[in-house]
Amino acid sequence: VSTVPGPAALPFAELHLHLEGTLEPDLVLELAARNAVELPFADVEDLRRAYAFSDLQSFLDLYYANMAVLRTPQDFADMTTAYLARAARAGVRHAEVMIDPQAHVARGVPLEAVLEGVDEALSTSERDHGVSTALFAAFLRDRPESEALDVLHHLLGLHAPIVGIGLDSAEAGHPPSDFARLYDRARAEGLHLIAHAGEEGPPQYVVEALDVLGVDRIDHGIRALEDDALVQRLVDEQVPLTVCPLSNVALRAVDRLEDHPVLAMLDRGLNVSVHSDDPAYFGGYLDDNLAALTTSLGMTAGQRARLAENSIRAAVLPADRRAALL
Ligand code: ES4
Ligand code: ZN
Repeated sequence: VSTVPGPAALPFAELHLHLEGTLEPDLVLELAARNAVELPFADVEDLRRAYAFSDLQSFLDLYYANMAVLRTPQDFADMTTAYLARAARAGVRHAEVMIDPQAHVARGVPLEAVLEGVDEALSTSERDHGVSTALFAAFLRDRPESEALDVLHHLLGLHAPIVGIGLDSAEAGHPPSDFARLYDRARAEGLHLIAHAGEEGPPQYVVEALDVLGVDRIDHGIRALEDDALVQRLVDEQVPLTVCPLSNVALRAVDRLEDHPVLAMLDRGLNVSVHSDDPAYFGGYLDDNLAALTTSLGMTAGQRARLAENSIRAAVLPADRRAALL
């Protein structure tokens, strides 16, 4: 049975997705058993209860802990394939996904194993799921820039199948400007540049991501709304902002979905699109995020179509694939 959606479905690009954030509780337990990894959870219900967060750090603690079950190329391939199959059902036709290499290398998993498994799943995705793909390596901003530079150097030496780099993990106190050399190096290699900014960090971090790192897109960016001059700049320059509503509510950046600014941002002329971030942790995939916006914010068909088009336009796509999805 084909899972490739028919031509009637409105095509979306998923542009803000952490592969490690797609690790569903069932798969955590399956991989733990396969690899004889001891977890501090009795059963799947016990693990599910841990998926309640008070802020970004409380989520990151569980996110990094669960990665202990990822050991072999097969584990990374299984995680990635499960995501792609689910994303196809959500209406995703192109997925740009991040992986956190440092989180695995630091645990003794070789970079080669991570890349082998992820690439196996990504490279067969268009055929198997109708979802074209691109991979970004995201660097952990709460670790030193020197380590990120070492890992980027290693990735380049391996001819890793990455199209760009990102910046993620704990934002407060870790400004983009700390990673200027990393982004200079990546730019010199012709890589695309994205960074999380304005999720928990101040509007100034969005400015730094643009002016110091020279990013093509901002992941989140919702705190830019606190600075009117910055909002005007983001509108004028049409900087893509990859917004994740269920994530923002799960991590308490926004109190309730009814208060989420994404549709107001869209109507102010900002270049926003909607994505799922860490869907296994935050209550859903792209379709769940869109359904929540319809239910809680009364998203119209027109708004939904603009979100879809913005996502395709902000994607890293060959001209023929972009044209096919618009
Ligand atoms: C993340 Cl929601 C979020 N923010 C920052 N870093 C992350 N890594 C994975 N998910
Ligand atoms: Zn993210």
